[in-house]
Amino acid sequence: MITAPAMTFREWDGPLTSDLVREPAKFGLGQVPSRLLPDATTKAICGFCSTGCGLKLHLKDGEAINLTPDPDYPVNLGTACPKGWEALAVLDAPDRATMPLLHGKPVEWDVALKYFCEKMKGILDTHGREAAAFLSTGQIMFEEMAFLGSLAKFGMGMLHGDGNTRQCMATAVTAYKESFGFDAPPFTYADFEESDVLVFIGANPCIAHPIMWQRVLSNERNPEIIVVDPRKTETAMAATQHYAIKPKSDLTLLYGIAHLIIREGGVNQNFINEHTNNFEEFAKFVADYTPDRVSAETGISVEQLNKFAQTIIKGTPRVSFWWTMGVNQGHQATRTAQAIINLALMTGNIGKPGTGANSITGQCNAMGSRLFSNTTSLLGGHDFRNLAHREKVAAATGIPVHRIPDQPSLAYDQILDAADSGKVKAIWFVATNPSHSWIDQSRFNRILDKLDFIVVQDMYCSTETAKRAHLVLPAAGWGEKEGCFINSERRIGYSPKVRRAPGQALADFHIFRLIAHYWGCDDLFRGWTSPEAVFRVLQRCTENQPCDITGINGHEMLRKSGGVQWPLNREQAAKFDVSTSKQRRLFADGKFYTLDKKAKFIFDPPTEIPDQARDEYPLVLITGRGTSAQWHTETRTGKSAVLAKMIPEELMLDLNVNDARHLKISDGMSVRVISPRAELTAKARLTTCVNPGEVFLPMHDNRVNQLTYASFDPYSRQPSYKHSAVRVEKA
Ligand SMILES: Nc1nc2c(c(=O)[nH]1)N[C@H]1C(S)=C(S)[C@@H](COP(=O)(O)OP(=O)(O)OC[C@H]3O[C@@H](n4cnc5c(=O)[nH]c(N)nc54)[C@H](O)[C@@H]3O)O[C@H]1N2
Ligand SMILES: Nc1nc2c(c(=O)[nH]1)N[C@H]1C(S)=C(S)[C@@H](COP(=O)(O)OP(=O)(O)OC[C@H]3O[C@@H](n4cnc5c(=O)[nH]c(N)nc54)[C@H](O)[C@@H]3O)O[C@H]1N2
Ligand code: SF4
Ligand SMILES: [Mo]
Repeated sequence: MITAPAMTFREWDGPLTSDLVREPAKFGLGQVPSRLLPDATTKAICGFCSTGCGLKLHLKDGEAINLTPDPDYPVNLGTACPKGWEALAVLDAPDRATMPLLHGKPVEWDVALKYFCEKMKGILDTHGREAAAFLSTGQIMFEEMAFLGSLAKFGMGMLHGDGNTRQCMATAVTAYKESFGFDAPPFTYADFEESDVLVFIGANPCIAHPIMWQRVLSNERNPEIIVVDPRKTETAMAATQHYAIKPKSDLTLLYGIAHLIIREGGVNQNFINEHTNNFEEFAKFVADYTPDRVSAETGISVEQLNKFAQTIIKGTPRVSFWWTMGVNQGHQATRTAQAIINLALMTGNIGKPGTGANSITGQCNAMGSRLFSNTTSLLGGHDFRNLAHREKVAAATGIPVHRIPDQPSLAYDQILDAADSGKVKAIWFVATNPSHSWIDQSRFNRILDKLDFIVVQDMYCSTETAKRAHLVLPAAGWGEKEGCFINSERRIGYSPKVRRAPGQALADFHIFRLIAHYWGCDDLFRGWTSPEAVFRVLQRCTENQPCDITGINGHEMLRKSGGVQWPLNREQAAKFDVSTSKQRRLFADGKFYTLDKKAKFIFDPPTEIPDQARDEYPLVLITGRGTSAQWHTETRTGKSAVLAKMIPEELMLDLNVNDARHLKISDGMSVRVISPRAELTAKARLTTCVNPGEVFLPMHDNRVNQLTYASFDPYSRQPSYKHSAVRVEKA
């Protein structure tokens, strides 16, 4: 295996996350003015990643002027990463959208909203309800998401709406639904501390979820930490075992590990018999995945495969499996996620401390969007196609049942295809910047150019997508509005308004209320007067669902309790005090959400990688998160002077030293990265942290997705961002 000294990394990227977390002041983070009184603070949830850290906001004259991590919050226990520390700073940027912009010119809200309604109505009336769509986000409060999804579908009559969670979580959603009967990540963060073995597959928490990684570091059981990642990431360096597999060979690897666990008698036959279906077929299927074959296809030696399998067998009953985008973004992503779930099921590593098949979410409210965005599933994890579900949601929301569509929306890429063919003529983007973040960007932007009407609702008027919009609606950001997020461990947390939004920017919630009014459908949403009122509506929607939250006594209970994990129905609420029992996991009783309460082994043979390396394009481009100080398309984090010091000044291409030698490229040299679709210039960083034949670019540069090849998982329709064939040349 290729290894690199940790020093190499330190020279590249500056401080490691743990240093930042331990000594933030050293890096210019979080100088709290001493004059602030303790009673002049309020509590919030960070609005960047899905860790969902608690922050204390220090107020002066009613406005937050600084923040510190909340020592009492059960998630982060007094720590925060650089983005969290800088959450307030990015609100003051000069490119905040402060007025609606119509064709680039500032206009009053009245003009903007009349135009919005006239244009959208014209398109829907003339071309039918499939002619306009919305694309939303995992980054606004879920009361807002629910309002958007309900307004667009029930009020305005749109049929299609999806969100950036398709780029991110769709695979985990599909995998869980099929295997467990409901989209239900089972874990609680205490599992990081209570495992004897942690297996991270396609996840780099040191960079992407630094505070979750802090929880791993607090594990006192001296755990084995296995990382499966083609790159030797910061997380891989900190692990006890790193398997640098060939990109996108995870499915074969995981079948090979299942084969070995069966061969070595490591299965929990009791658990399998009582709580699962389809194991016999699965065992027959993986019989073909012999160590020799798996080794040849994954690049992991037979010895290493044995060690991997033995570590799981020995670590049982406290093995937890964690996965993120290295799995979810792939051409066979759903089956890969299910191959992870299968390992947890066959060893009985689920429902107990330190176990689980655990998908880590990405955005602060990715989980909220899975339950409440009204896109793929009907409010509260329901099915649009099921009449009983539609009637239940109609009763809970007061929306007449005939207004609820009887089919789910098209997926993101299908909406774009429909726009390409002229069927979709208008798209309303809310809190997402796909002109930078969508796969095969040039095609995306070409499709945008065909649309009759593009609306972008964003905090900033300068985003790549906003620049292409006919109408920009200025939105308040995190801290400038209130509502709830749901983090990776299903914890619902409340975040308050502690700042005035600049100029005429409005909370997304109020923008939706105004649109309902101008559209003339405000009667439908008469009770939806505040985020809290919508929270109550959504609680009713969850009744008797696996995500039942009818036992939460409104925002006030969330504020007081340190967040509440779903489910919490009325019975559970009466039984125990959430402010003292802060950690809960699912499936402790071995009962899943399928009809017969059993989980299902699901598998398929691996399929061919769509964009394979070849003569003209001999390298595989992997993309992902660059540093803990950068957030996606950098509309927010790009505005902080403190964070700017923590990131490389130029776009860096990680290139293996052997490839560099063949290409006669030296460290720091300017290089062209070329795919059949586009090329860009970057600075070469020679390393052994990527294998020969592979290169890495961070997704934060707005040119990177010009290179990516658009392929999708067939079940989840999630884009496969991490495998595109490219060539590298001297610039
Ligand atoms: N600082 C920061 N933190 C973030 C974000 C951010 O933009 N910046 N974004 C948030 C969001 S929305 C998300 S979804 C998460 C993402 O969090 P992660 O998924 O942890 O981050 P990525 O870097 O996208 O991908 C993880 C790893 O997958 C590896 N990988 C690539 N191909 C393969 C493969 O075929 N197999 C395997 N096993 N691994 C592979 C990559 O090398 C990479 O190290 O981060 C969240 N946190
Ligand atoms: N090549 C490559 N591409 C990727 C990935 C990858 O790994 N590789 N990862 C994918 C993943 S996992 C994700 S999640 C996506 C993320 O892709 P995007 O969602 O496009 O990225 P963000 O930069 O987070 O965009 C969020 C937008 O919402 C705005 N915003 C923030 N808060 C608010 C608010 O409260 N209200 C409103 N109205 N606007 C707000 C921000 O200013 C920003 O413009 O990128 C995907 N793209
Ligand atoms: S780890 Fe995530 S939630 Fe916590 S402070 Fe950092 S960005 Fe915010
Ligand atoms: Mo994401």
